[in-house]
Amino acid sequence: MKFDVLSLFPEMFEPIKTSIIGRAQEKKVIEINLINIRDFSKDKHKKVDDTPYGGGAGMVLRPDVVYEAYNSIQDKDDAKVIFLSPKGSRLTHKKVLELSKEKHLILLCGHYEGIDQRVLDEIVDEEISIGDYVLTGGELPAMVLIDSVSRFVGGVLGSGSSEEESFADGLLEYPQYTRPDDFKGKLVPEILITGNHAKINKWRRKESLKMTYLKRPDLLKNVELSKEDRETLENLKNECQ
Ligand code: 4GY
Repeated sequence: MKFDVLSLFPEMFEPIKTSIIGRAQEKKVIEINLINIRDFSKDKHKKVDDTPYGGGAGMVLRPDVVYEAYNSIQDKDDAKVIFLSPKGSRLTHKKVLELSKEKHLILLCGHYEGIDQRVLDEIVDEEISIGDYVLTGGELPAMVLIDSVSRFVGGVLGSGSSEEESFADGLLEYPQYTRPDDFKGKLVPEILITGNHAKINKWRRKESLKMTYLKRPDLLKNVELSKEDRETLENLKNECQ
């Protein structure tokens, strides 16, 4: 999977050179290309923005400069162009999975008051938001998208990891424990030490259901529940009364 990122601040992308996403780039299972929009300014002072027509505060990115930066990308005909903005549709687990099937994503990051609407209409396929708050730029959202999507690209994680975690089955994850088995007098749940994997899996399913019921009951309406799951939830409801 190839990501081309159009940004005025490519130096903000240092964090995704480390850890799992860094290693995935070394292994060439993903490729992240940073393109500095400023390199495409034709102005002698490298100016990329101007005051908004109609007045108002702040500066707006010029459409011609953004377009030239986009145009510099090779083999973009099959790429999906995404603009990160609070006006977009929400980035969810479902959207992340869908995007992980793409071969080539182009991520456009705005800054200041925004980008001239005409170039957005010309090049953007999808507008995506990571949440209902306003940031100073699209760089952090682009990194959130790259990180979450890359987890579902083959070869990025160890086998099994991405499917087992939260939202794969719509439930929150069960709690995890490691050594020491006594931490400040708090013991690891005994069942996990027995080595009985059938019982451990049952316990984990129950803990996932409990966690979801207590913290995010809204998620339960989209989960496929077995007869046993429904009994577990009934018992939880009665215990909480
Ligand atoms: N929330 N989700 C978000 C954002 C900043 C001015 C357009 C968000 O995705 N992006 O807050 N972006 C703005 C800054 C230009 C993007």
